[in-house]
Amino acid sequence: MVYQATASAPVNIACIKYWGKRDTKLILPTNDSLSVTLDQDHLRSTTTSRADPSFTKDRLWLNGTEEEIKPNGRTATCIAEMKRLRADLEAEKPNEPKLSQFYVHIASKNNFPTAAGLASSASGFAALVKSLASLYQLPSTPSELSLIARQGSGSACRSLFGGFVAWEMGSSPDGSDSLAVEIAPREHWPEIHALICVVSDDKKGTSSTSGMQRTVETSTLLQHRIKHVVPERMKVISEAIKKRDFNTFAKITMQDSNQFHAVALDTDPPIFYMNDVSRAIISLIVEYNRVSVDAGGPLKAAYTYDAGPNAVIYTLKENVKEIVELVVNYFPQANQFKDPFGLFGSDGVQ
Ligand code: 2P0
Repeated sequence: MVYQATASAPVNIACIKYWGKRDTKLILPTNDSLSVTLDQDHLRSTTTSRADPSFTKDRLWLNGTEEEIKPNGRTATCIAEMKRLRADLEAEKPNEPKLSQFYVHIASKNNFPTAAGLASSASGFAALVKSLASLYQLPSTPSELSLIARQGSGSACRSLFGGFVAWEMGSSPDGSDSLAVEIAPREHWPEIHALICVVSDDKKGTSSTSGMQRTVETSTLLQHRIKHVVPERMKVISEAIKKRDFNTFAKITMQDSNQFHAVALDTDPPIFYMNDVSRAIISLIVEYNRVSVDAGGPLKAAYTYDAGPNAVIYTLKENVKEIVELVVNYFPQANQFKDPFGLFGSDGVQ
């Protein structure tokens, strides 16, 4: 008998950014966050898990290379938590095979560059937890699985859902209420699209994990953000998504990206994730929106940047072609432009 399952999970891109932990072991954040999960075949992790009585230890391969599973590390924690859920199920159903007692071999692949600021840990841990849930035939909901993916990497909890997803920070010290919930499914607002401009696919300088803890320890602006800014933004952007109000969605998304990078700058020593090209893309989008607003129209595009220089531009489908043409015109070497929605054929922008 072969016990094996494969699952995949996509990257998500935050509009309200997660930055800061109140508990580094359980990965409990200092604020709520909200993201859009990308829904096409680009930017996914696919993971296969197998349990077998002949295995002598848990093992993990990432993109074909074996990685050490550190005792008590994040991967070990996720595997242990999933085995615990399986053991609960076996206790209820004594005829089920005792998979919780077997070691597992896990192989995961990304179809995009790892650690390029494109949130590979988010899709990676979400796919790992999904594949183990499938292997173990667990009845868990995506929100329940998000509690475990969160302990692999905070942002991974949001990749358990498609569409528009909030990670509620929760208040319980054990993390039992720090989970992902769906704000709206993808189908609710199919016109919204994300364009990824890969400014650089180098590995980033300061990892999110260490960067955000330095921010928690040194930034006074972060305290203002988590108390006085994010709670209101979460309400306003959730409403905007429900009403399909792109103007408000875009305004909040850009403000929150700006504040996240301001908080990074307010860290001691300061952290710089954007570069000159990132800032030039901001100017281009600001100008593009200004032309629309001056003519009495709405905001047509929103930029957002994570812990790296790459731009994500949210827009409505009707504007995608125009924005791609603008970016390629001003950044002609933009041969790395990703087109996650396949609007320009399989080779990216033509
Ligand atoms: C986010 N980022 O909300 C924010 C915006 C980066 C900037 O989630 O330490 O890789 O594994 O929990 O999840 C990056 O943080 O950090 C992140 P850990 P993670 O998407």
